[in-house]
Amino acid sequence: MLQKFFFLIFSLIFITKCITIESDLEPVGPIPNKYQSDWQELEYYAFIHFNMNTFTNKEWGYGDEKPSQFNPTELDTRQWARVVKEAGMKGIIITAKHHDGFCLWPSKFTEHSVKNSPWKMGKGDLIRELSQACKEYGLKFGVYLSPWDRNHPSYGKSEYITYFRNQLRELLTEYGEIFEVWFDGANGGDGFYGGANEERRVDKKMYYDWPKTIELVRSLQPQAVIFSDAGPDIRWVGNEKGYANETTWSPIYRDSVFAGMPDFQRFASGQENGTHWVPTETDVSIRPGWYYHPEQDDQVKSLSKLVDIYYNSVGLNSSLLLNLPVDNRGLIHENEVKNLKALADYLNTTFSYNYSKGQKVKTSSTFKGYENKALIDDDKKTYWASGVNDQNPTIEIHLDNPALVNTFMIQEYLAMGQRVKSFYFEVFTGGNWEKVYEGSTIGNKRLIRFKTQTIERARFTVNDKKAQIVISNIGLFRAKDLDY
Ligand code: FUL
Repeated sequence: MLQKFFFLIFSLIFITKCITIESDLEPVGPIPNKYQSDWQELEYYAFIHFNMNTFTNKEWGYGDEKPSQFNPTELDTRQWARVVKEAGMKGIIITAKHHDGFCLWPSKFTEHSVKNSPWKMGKGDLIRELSQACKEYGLKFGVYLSPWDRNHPSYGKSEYITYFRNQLRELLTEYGEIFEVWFDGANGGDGFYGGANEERRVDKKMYYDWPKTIELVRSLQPQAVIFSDAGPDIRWVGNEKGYANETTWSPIYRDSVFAGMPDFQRFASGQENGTHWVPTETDVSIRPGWYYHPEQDDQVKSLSKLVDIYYNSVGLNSSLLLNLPVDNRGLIHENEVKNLKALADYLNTTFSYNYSKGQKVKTSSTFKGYENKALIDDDKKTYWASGVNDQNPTIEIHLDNPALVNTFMIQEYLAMGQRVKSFYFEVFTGGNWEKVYEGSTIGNKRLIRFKTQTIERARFTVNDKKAQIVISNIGLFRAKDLDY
């Protein structure tokens, strides 16, 4: 009798436990924090390389340049902001100080800045002007501060770290809200160093004492995300060509973090079971150089190249940080303006009409209340989840009228973690299913291009996953055909 009683109790406990597990959708692995989520929404924003190199026609200044050489004649940060806004970009990150050490703001801690230049007779503050222009145009504002300083006499000694942090403090306290702080991995080597003209190597991991610097950013601008080769908040995509990896996990095993990590390539694709959420950012210049060189005026990337970069960065779970080398007048060059506008028109036309909107969507399973109508409601906060036992979840779109399309978009709901490991995509045309694409990860957004054709249905199938899948949005689009 007693045995029966205990059996009943144990069975009840077991059943209740199973029910509790079933009733909750829990995140899998690390997930983005609030600031990383906000950042992820931006997707496309501008880098501006404009500094001493613009006037010396160099990529890396040695550090012996004279402030008198910095002399833009038509500098107009409102033109930059307008062009960036019209391009559909969401913010600007400016090279406040590059490796040569020249500062675009009148720093209290050095004479090597705009305050000793002819620009506005030394009264100008480019960081202030740009931060205000960004505000006026509703753009986010971010700063690049080079850890390497080829001008500073103390570079390599501990005094320099105090100087570096003082500069950071100025930038983070005097110019309003900062959305991103960018720490370049290139540092240490030969330079002017106050006249020493020598080679100075540093231990990139230890010298900067990164944890303290990160703490400083957190205390002054808690919402700012910090970029370096391995995070802490955003990591480098691993190349400067504009292409993220086909497999891009946002999680990584972030054991240590510092700019200039020699083994950053192990983070390029991310790691399926990584312990920290550190998504990629794809930085690429619209011209061959990061800085303006008149001889590159006819080498501004074409519309088709820019579209390809967009699909391979934003469409591969990354964000696109597209660099605009402001010219030596102090303006974004006409050739850039033209191609940026062409890209904006192209993207607007493509994504303004979602052919899956209002259509019938069938899924192979549905978990609890997470219904598939969320897939086409254009809301990233609502989502569909597949059933716990569905090994190969599918999403099928039935179009009321056959449509000419060539692009499929799908987004995971990131607050539940990144889950899809591999998938394929098919279209139903002329009475047959045709597999048109196979891929691996999804993450924030996956854009799939396939041959332009009239289709009646489209089907997305998961091959492999970490857990039941959680998808916020899908879309079918028609992009204008271009030559790649
Ligand atoms: C690199 C730098 O050395 C280049 O000059 C440029 O600023 C690029 C964005 O990062 O590491």
